[in-house]
Formats: sequence, C-alpha cells, structure tokens
Amino acid sequence: MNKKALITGVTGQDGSFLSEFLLAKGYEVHGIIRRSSVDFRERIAHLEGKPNFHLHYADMGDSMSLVKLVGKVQPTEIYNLAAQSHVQVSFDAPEFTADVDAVGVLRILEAVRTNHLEKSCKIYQASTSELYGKVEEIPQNEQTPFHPYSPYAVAKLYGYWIVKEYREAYDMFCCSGILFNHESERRGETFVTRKITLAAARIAQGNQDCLYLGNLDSKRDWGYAKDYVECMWLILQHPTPEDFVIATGVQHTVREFATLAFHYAGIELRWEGEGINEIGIDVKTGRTVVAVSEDFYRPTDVVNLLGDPTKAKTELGWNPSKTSFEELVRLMTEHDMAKVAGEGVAAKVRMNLAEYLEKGIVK
Ligand code: NAP
Ligand code: G4F
Repeated sequence: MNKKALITGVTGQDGSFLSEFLLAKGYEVHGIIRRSSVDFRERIAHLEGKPNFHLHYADMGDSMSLVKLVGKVQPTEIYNLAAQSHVQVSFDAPEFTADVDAVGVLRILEAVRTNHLEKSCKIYQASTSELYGKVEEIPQNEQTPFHPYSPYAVAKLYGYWIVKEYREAYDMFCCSGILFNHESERRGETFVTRKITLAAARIAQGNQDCLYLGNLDSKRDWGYAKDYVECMWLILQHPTPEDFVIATGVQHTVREFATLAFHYAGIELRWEGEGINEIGIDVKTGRTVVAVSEDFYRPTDVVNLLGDPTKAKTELGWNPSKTSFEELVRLMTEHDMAKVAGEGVAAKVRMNLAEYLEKGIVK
C-alpha cells in the first residue's frame, strides 16, 4: 500500500522536519495550512512544488474542514502536530489553547472514524513533557504521574487521555509521543533557546545591547528536533500502539544554555547577583548583556524536566544521544550568527539603494 501521511502543523518546526523525513522515505505527504494575512511558510518553502508534497487549507478548530480533508486524502498515517504550542501564551489565551490543543485532537480522531478509516489509519499525537509539570519524580518515564502546570499542559493532558480512550474503546492505532523539549535552527523565536541564540548573535555583531530573560534556574532536557521526528515515525511503525517518552536523559539550566550560546557567539559570560537582580556580564568588555525581567516569569513554571528514554531506546531502537547538548547549542548559534550577518548585509544594500535612488545614481 502507498504510504500517505497527513501532517497537521506542517508549517511548524517539527512539521517541516517530519515532512522532509517522510518524503525521503517515499511517502506522499499532505499538510494542513491555515489562512493568515501574511503567508509565512518559511520552514516548508523548499518543499512546495515537490510532486509528493501537497498543502490543504483546514483548521484544528473547524471539524468540517478536517472531516472533508481526511476523507479526501485517505491517509495511512496522521501526525497531529498542530497546536498553540507556547506555554506562556496559554496563560493569555487559555480558551483558544484548549480548543486547538485538546478538542482539536478529538476532532482528528472523529474525522478518522467518520471516514471509517479506524483500521487503516494510524495516528500519532504530539504529547509533551509538560504533562509532568510540577514534577512528582525525577527522571520522568511512561509511568510517572502527571501534574500539568499550565493551561497548555491541561489541554495536552486531554489530548493524551482521549487518544488512549479511542485506542481502548475503538481499537484504533493511536499513540502519544511524550516529547521533551526539542530545538533547532527552525525553532520559533520566542522559545527560550532560539531567543537566546538569536540575541547572542545580535549582541556579538553589535545589533542588540541586552537580552532579557525570565527564570534562569529552570531545567530542561533539550534535544535536537531533527532526531525527534524520526521517533514519531518509529512509534507508528511499532507492532502495537503504545505511548513513548522521547528525551535525551540529560538536563541543563537556562543559564547554562545562555553561557554556551554566548561562548559560541564569541562572548564569555560571568554571572552576578541573584533572582530578578541576576545579570550576565561580558567578561571582555564588562558590559551587562543578559538581565532578568519579570515579564518572562510565568504564573506557574515547570522547572525540572528530565526524561528517561529507556523504553524508546530498547523498544524502538532510537538513539537519544545522536546530537549532544553542546552540538545543539553550537549549530543553533552558528546558524543565527550567519542569519544576523546576512540581515546586516541586506540592510546595508537597502540603505545604499535608498541613497542612490535619492541622488538619482540609479533609477
Ligand atoms: P510550532 O513550531 O509552534 O508549530 C505549531 C504548528 O501548529 C504550526 O504549523 C501552526 O500553524 C499549527 N497550528 C496552530 N494552530 C492551528 C490551528 N488552529 N489549525 C491548524 N494548524 C494550527 O510547534 P513545534 O515545536 O513544531 O511542535 C509540534 C507539536 O509538538 C506541537 O503540538 C507541540 O505542542 C508539541 N510539542 C513540542 C515540543 C517541542 O519542544 N518543540 C515538545 C513537546 C511537544 P501556523 O504556522 O499557521 O501558526
Ligand atoms: O522555551 P520555553 O518557552 O519552552 P517550554 O515552556 O518548556 O515549552 C516548550 O517545550 C514543551 C515540552 O516540555 C512543549 F510542550 C511546548 O510546546 C514548548 O515547545 O521555556 C523553557 C523554560 C521555561 O521554564 C521558562 O520559564 O525557560 C524559561 N524561560 C526563562 N526565560 C523562558 C524565558 N522562556 C521563554 N519562552 N522566554 C524567556 O525569556
């Protein structure tokens, strides 16, 4: 049978890497996009026009669009990655987050049932380590109790349980990957890692003075997104539908991430002070280049995530140490150093052009 994947959230970080991965495996890939006033599809622009890559308008909040699309595509695998995925934003838009991240999962499951594809279509649900929230044990594995600690996590908890319920009630092949944080050069710019690597690059090149962060003590198990999408696929190739923790088993603080990113950008940091008064100083110039702002504190913050990937390692044969923390920070920082340098050149060209037009040197 031809392998046909439908990816919700195809424009996101994971959706773009997963599309590349599945196309390389010979899949026909279909992705859901939604209407926006600016068509910003940077992460998948290089895939558009490929014969096996197709985009369709639909929305996780619109059942009818999902039912019609699933019926039209007749996928053999669905990867449900679409979500309002920013934890801090979920405190400001909790209802929207619940609609997309919780009820959206139900809509996908029902779209499969409505089209009578329960026995031919496997479903992967993008679950999250945020379910462990105010953690009850360290490290966290498939048996660790959940304690969601944000509107995002509560919505994702519904997604997790409804997937389990449909698996048991209707014998569907649907599973959750409980993924710990995974980052890349394609990570959204308001997540802490990308915010840091971009700022380190801008500060190193004289385009920004200071980076403002929230909780520097927060600990995360950070992996590389490109390695993690392979696991999403492996979960659906497993003989039985099961849930898996996907993590590296290594933990670092936000402060450690920042120290290393600035190092790769050519700036050595020294930390002084505590809490809201903590600052990161450029050892060479004595300038404060990192400071703490309450604006980035959360009403409840998840501060100690560390995953135990033993089950994924032994049952899926997945390698959690493919990309080390150091390599991840280096590749993201190097990418952003080049991006910022490119922006500088483009700005200079625009300035020169404006000047030449004004002086009539070019018309
Ligand atoms: P991301 O970059 O924020 O991408 C989210 C995707 O969801 C985007 O394509 C977005 O489309 C789409 N989307 C949002 N609302 C939608 C709606 N109403 N209808 C249709 N599409 C909608 O997220 P990511 O980092 O790739 O993460 C992928 C999934 O894994 C998410 O479900 C996230 O919650 C989960 N997860 C991520 C991590 C991580 O560390 N990255 C860890 C655990 C779980 P637009 O481009 O149009 O906004
Ligand atoms: O990068 P973050 O925003 O990621 P967070 O909250 O862990 O969520 C990400 O990973 C989850 C998996 O565990 C996914 F489910 C979710 O979709 C998303 O991809 O924040 C990481 C930590 C937090 O503790 C936060 O308080 O960094 C801390 N932090 C400190 N300063 C900051 C900042 N976070 C952000 N976004 N911005 C800051 O300035």
